[in-house]
Amino acid sequence: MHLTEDQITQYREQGYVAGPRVLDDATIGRLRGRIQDLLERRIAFPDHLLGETVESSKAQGQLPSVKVVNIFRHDEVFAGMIDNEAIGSLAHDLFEGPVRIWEDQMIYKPPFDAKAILGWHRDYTYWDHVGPPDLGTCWIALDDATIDNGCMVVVPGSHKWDYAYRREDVDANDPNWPLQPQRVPQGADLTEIPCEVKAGHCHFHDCRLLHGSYGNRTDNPRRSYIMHLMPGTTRRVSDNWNERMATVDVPVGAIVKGPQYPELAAPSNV
Ligand SMILES: O=C(O)CCC(=O)C(=O)O
Repeated sequence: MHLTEDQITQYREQGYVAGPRVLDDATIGRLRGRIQDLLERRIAFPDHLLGETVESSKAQGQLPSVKVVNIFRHDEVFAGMIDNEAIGSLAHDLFEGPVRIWEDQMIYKPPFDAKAILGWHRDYTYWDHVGPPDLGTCWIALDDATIDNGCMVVVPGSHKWDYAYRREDVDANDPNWPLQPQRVPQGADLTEIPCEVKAGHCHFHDCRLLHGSYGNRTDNPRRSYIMHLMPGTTRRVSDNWNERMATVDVPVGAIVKGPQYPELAAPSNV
């Protein structure tokens, strides 16, 4: 399975692209079941990786809105995603091989939770201890992601802006902070585009692209599984600043590889 030339051009020019279906119904069902087990604490998972929980949903008697990081390093079901041949092949269309996984995430937005907003951000601001900044993400919908349930929104072309901010300066209470006029280049086009993705399909975005997502106004959860990917040329460029995204067993200056960073499946010829 491959991306077309047009899809690859769209990724390079706009910083994101919608991809094909990569999960069948059985796999979607298995991952949804595992998420339920994880959130209801039926399986052991290190607490510090259950990050950015929005407690408001819990107060309403629901499962909390949760972003879980590094699931594949702790759970055999999610670890199986590394061997997904379709994802491996598509990733090698966009990134120099061997493509490795840097980190993964599961995001669960509970039903009827308008507060489950993920503020505007660019991923590389949080990953700048590795580089160069040409990592990217394969975002996989486990439910149909729609405008109503808080699909991802992007600012096309923002990955090419001459633009940077320090994570220490971000006001976490203001989801629009990175888009404020004094921060973005003069005349920048801030038009936002929703990225609706059908369950089982994938979507790629560049690590410098501005993106985020709004709350879930529907009566179903919005679940996604997200693989942050490194080209084979990514190196550790400075010290770790965050335990959850620490580079493990990789000296500064070296390619980020090793058992913690498995290679995705090699490209297929079909
Ligand atoms: O799933 C979302 O709501 C946002 C995901 C995101 O920020 C990412 O994949 O980098």
